[in-house]
Amino acid sequence: MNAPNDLSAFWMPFTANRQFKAAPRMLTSAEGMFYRTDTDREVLDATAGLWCVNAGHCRPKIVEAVQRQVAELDYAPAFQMGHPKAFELASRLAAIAPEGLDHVFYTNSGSEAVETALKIALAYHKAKGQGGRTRLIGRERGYHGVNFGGISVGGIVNNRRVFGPLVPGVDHLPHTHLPQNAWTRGQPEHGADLADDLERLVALHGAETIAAVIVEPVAGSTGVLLPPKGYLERLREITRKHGILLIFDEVITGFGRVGAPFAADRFGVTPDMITCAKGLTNGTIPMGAVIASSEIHDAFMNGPDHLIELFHGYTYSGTPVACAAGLATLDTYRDEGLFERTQELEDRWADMLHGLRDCRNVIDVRNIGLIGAIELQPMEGQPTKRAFQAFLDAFEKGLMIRTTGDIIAMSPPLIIEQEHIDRIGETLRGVLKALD
Ligand code: PXG
Repeated sequence: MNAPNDLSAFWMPFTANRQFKAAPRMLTSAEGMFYRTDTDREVLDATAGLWCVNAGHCRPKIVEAVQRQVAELDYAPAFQMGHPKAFELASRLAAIAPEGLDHVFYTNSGSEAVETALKIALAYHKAKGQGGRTRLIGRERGYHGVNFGGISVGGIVNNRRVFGPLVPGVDHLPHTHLPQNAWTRGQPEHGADLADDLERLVALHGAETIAAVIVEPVAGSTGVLLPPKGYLERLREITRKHGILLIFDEVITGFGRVGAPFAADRFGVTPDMITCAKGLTNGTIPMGAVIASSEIHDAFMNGPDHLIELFHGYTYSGTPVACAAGLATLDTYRDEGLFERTQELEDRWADMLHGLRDCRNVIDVRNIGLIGAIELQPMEGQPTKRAFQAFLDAFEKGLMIRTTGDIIAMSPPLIIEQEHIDRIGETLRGVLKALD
């Protein structure tokens, strides 16, 4: 039995539970760029929560929209019924999505968006009479959430290896992280040819067996890996040539993170489907979505019209409160010009990050949009320990960062000001100096 109010009952996700419970880090409120802790300390949020609070914390318009909605229509069945805001938000999303991506399927998370996109890809080929296309291709070091489809196409070893045989018929492209690209600002020069590995997989398996390729345009979770110049274009060319669908997992890169609505816009490459979540509701209410092309959507719209076209969906697909949060979030991004703001800040953000290259143990710095990574030399025989120490020390010094392996990853709210950028730089310099 647990004592009431002790910390043991909550089995925390992706957390060193014993370490946390011995020395808890409790957040109790937030506003704008800052969290407050239970000891009334202010912590500068350099990660937008978990890459999701793009407009900053507790923005009044979003808070009010959620409060109003929950009092007006708390829940509406998602199957065979509708409510106006679900349609309005879908139209707004289609309007900011790349040309041709016009149809929105709602989920509650990025993980569910990934499962949904993979299932749509398989069902699409079946609907087109190409049911032999069942193979899915992901990429090494890819993160596509934690459900079975996502970890199967994903390439983060710790997320896969204790979970059994996973989904069959999956293969992986090589990741795009090359040592000769170290210290690059923005997209690296070398590595476009890594996309040609897809031709090898096509030759190996046969194009007629491959349904889809899924990649993050910028790999986030694994520690910020940028697409080499020309790489995504090449992937698009090869997938199109072989009738393979291309899915961009934009759970992190969507909603202004790279200075455009989606990374697809930033890189000028349009996939067949985009998965998104996080910034869709500014992190307030769980929500994800798949934005699919008309070509895909329309392939399902046949047969007798009283029949369900796609046997998929969630109790909470497009709940009123999530849609209200999404609409108010999109209003906030638009009214405050936050995607453009990210473009304007990108260089100054990069200057701060690359200014830390001379610090001890730093072996690479990478950036794009308002994303940054500082890679540390791992401690001999104790990988991840040095970065974890940096995380703990930064928190003590009033700065929230994320670490993955020995990489510090940052993704501040898009409302960040120069003074915050300076403060992040100064605090990190102190943290890196004090590291073993
Ligand atoms: N795809 C991508 C590209 C993601 O980054 C997911 C899918 C899954 O989303 P959900 O909503 O199911 O968590 C993600 C999530 C980190 C971090 O610190 C990254 C994520 C989640 C939590 C922490 O890198 N990415």
